[in-house]
Amino acid sequence: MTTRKSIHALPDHPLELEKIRDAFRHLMNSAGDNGYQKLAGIHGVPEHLCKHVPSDEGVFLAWHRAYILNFEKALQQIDASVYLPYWDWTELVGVPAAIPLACTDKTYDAAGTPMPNPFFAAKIALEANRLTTRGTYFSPTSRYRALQAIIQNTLPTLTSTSYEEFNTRIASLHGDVHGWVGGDMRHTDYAAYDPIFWMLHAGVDYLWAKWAEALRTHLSPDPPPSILDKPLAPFEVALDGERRIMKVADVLQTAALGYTYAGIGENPALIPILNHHNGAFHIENFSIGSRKIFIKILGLRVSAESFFINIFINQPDADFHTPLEGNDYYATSFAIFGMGNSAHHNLHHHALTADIEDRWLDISASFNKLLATGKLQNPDRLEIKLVAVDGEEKPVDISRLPFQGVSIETR
Ligand SMILES: [Cu+2]
Repeated sequence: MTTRKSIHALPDHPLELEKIRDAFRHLMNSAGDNGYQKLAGIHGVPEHLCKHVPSDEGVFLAWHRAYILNFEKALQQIDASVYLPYWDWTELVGVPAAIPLACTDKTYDAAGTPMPNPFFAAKIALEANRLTTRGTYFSPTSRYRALQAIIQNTLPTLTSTSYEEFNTRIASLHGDVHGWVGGDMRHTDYAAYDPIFWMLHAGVDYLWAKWAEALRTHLSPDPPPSILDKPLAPFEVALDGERRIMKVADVLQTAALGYTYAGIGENPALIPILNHHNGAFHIENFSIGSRKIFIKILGLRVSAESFFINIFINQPDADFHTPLEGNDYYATSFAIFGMGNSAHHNLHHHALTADIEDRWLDISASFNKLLATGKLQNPDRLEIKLVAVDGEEKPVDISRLPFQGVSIETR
């Protein structure tokens, strides 16, 4: 089983990083069907086989999963120990690293010899071996700010409640990242020649896997039957000794394809709470270790109305009447401070993204107290219940609250 790690984690694992760069460099020097030029050429020029929204028939995610898996297998033919790192662009790491650092170094140390960094640029053989380029439109701080805006648009996407919705929304947002990187990444024809393409698409694939795992506890993340048989040409599978073109149904489980992601499966992170109008959700197999636990309120919008929300841990029947005093299952509270009529004014005078924010609520102390006093019969099942009242202190349905989702984060 291959475990793909974050590109942001690789500078902490210099030997692993060097091996992956070596494998990329060899792939770039390989000709034939498993060479970099052939693999990159599947997407845009010259083969033009990629599937993108809006005309992708719902297979953007599935097609690109098959595509990068095929690429990773070519890397593993060079060195079986390597994997394709993923770039989750929502994991923002400082100004210079807005583009992952491992992709911006011009050279790297290959067994003591400085070599061109194969994550920085690649040749395009069809264009007289010119090197791929990236955009120069942004200053580093503007680049950082623009990525923050894209992140704010991406997080609410993770609360999509169907495959088709997630496929369409994440496709547009990953397109924003293509445009943000700039240069050849801005054009479908040449994007796949830039080595960062593979990590960006591994990031899309990672977000798909993470989203699907979180949704699965409530709803099916699988595509509808009408999509399952759609072909993912030119990629093939061998089944019962017979080779055939892969289809969507073949790529729904990463484990069945032989890979997984570091982090996924530990604590499913995102809960599409708006479908759960009673405000309760739970996480099975929850583990905390020594880390802190946060409830993250995603995509909070400017609101005319005010609300007050109480949060309970492992008290799923908590409601409007549940006392807070003397109740160890009560964790924390937060308010949405309504803007009244000035909400309208505010919406007009700020950029849209400035009107959306995330709130972090630390519930570690309450959780640890419950744990220490033996009040959690089943500590690996974390149940969260949100109970909300409006400005008149009347109970309100969670679906009326002006945010897009709730996640659990451990740090
Ligand atoms: Cu793409």
